[in-house]
Amino acid sequence: MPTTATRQKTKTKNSKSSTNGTTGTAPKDDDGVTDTVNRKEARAENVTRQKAQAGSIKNTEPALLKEMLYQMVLGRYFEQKCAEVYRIGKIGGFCHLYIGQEAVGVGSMMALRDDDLVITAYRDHVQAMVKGITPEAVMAELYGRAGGCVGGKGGSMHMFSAEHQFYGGHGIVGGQIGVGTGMAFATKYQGTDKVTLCFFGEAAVNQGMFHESLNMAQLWKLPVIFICENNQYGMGTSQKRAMSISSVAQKAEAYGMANEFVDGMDVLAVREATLRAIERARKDGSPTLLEIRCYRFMGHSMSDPGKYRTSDEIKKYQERDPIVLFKTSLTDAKVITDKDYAEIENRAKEAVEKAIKFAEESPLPDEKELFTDVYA
Ligand SMILES: Cc1ncc(C[n+]2csc(CCOP(=O)(O)OP(=O)(O)O)c2C)c(N)n1
Ligand SMILES: [Mg+2]
Repeated sequence: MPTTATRQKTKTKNSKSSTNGTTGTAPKDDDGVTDTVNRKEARAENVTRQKAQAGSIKNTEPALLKEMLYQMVLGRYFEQKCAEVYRIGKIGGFCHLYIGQEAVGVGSMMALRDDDLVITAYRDHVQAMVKGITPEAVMAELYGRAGGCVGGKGGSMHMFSAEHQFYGGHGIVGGQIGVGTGMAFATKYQGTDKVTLCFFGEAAVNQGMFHESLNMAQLWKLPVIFICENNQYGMGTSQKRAMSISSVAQKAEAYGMANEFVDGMDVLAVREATLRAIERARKDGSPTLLEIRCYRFMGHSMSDPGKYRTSDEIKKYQERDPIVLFKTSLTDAKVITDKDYAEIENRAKEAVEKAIKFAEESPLPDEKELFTDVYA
């Protein structure tokens, strides 16, 4: 099991660090933690993950490794573009970005078969694309256009495609945990060996739905993998201020469920933990809870002023950027060259430009669509 990421300590005042962030003495804050220590901790964790990645890379197909890196880079560029066009009013409504968390969606979902099922919350653009919905259909959905994956009527939070076994995109915190458990029940009832990945944030763990679902999934041996993307904040509230015990993974013990803690900056650690969970699920339907510790580099949503965390804290996690980490490991292992990486970046940028063009040219939904797909 991958090593535990250190819980971050934040500094609220007297923020001063040396120019290169590695030497000099920064003033201590109330916790006795300095910015320099934080950055050093981050780098030490990177060294550990790079060693682990070097081992995993040897056992993984180079083509798959390159595709994983491409999907992460595509997700990053896609969302940077979302932020850009949101700011000029091309996208309306809520918009929650996934920047910083790419290793979680890519590492776990690229361990799946095409016919496996996925459900998630509202931070859903990257997962939708990894599951096979085109960047064009996701961007057009963000634009509220007819070419979107749900005809422009769902928007950012409600990506969906039954064809791709991608069941949303849900705005009610924790609501999708019950639906995902039901999806796993259905696939078992139908006699298949499909598994369901059910994503949610750590703030959803305090909801009753989480506990009812875990109990039922374990009792009925449902092939569901609960993935808690622990980015350490629920809107502006730190997990430390909202949860009586810090380990989410440990909560599975209350239901006798297999569980693992995973460093969410390491895409290969995420993939390997998911593969172990898939094996359990396909064998006899056993569920698993994975707590994948990560960090969102952006605000909760596009309208978040972000006053609740320090820039030092953000910098510490940016030091552990999952894309940089993976790219460095693949370069060191000679799986890719700098030229290959430039090609990956270009391919991703082109895909995003194509998606924007498609969204801009796609018409608004027809008026007659107003009452279709409405259940009341
Ligand atoms: C039942 C419910 N309560 C409150 C909200 C308001 N709300 C929207 S997002 C959010 C925070 C959720 O945080 P987390 O589950 O950690 O996911 P993250 O945004 O970090 O990905 C809250 C409280 C909601 N949408 N649904
Ligand atoms: Mg969260």
